[in-house]
Amino acid sequence: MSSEEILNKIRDAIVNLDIDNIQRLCMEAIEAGIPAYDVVMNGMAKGMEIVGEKYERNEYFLAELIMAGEVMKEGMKVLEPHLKSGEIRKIGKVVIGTVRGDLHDIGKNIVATLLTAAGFEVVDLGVDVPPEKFVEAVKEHNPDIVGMSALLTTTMIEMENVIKALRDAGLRDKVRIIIGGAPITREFAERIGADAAARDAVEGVNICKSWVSAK
Ligand code: B12
Repeated sequence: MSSEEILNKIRDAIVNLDIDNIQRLCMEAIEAGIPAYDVVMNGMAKGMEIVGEKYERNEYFLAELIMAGEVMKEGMKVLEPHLKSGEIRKIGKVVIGTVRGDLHDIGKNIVATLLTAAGFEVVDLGVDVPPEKFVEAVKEHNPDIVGMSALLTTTMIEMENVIKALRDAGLRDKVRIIIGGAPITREFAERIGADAAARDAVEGVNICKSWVSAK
């Protein structure tokens, strides 16, 4: 089987909610020499995109979304050990979380995993994170970068609240801020005073890398 065929099978396993086979397929991909990074971005994440489209067309409902998330998590268990960076010296530190009111974490987890794989130390605050918790984490961990995720148009605004809270605490200029999630645009990032917006995890990691290498 070619790499492309294996990746397509992994994509389809996510779309078909095939929790029984996802780990075996991920293992096959690793054994075939496909980088774990590609399996996440060109296999599983592609599948999640299709699941999202099916939800939008009313072909899938909430139960399927939750199941697709579970299938993806099972696959990540196989891939994560292969993504971890072997470097001892970390290239920078990132505090990341999904903002208050928002429980979507699949995209954020991919970003956190790929940042770790790229050599960053990542402090993951989880989901539904209030502005105060971002502020506390910046005080405690002194990161180079703060990353925020929001998938709902109703929670995007929380990103601005986090930036305001960091500003009020005198911490805004100590960190770079990157935001992401399906509804996020560059214009929005500019408007709320974030430093960058990323369309996907790969772009996000590249932006973070460019920031720490320019230090
Ligand atoms: C899976 C899913 C869920 C799952 C979440 C499971 C989980 N553990 O995350 C569940 C079922 C729980 C869920 C719940 C809800 N959901 Co929902 N969900 C989705 C769905 C289908 C996919 C999201 C996803 O995981 N995508 C795959 C990942 C890989 O992509 P991603 O998140 O976009 O992340 C990538 C980039 O955006 C970027 N990125 C993301 N974050 C960050 C952060 C940084 C720092 C960087 C650099 C990059 C970055 O990198 C990632 C990887 O490349 C979307 C549809 C869609 N098309 O997005 C709806 C969607 C987001 N949900 C929606 C809704 C309405 C809801 C609910 C309100 C439904 C309800 N009636 O209860 C609840 C809200 C719960 C809450 N309070 O948060 C709407 C939002 C509409 C809107 N405009 O606000 C969407 C768009 C579906 C729709 N078309 O109606 N949902």
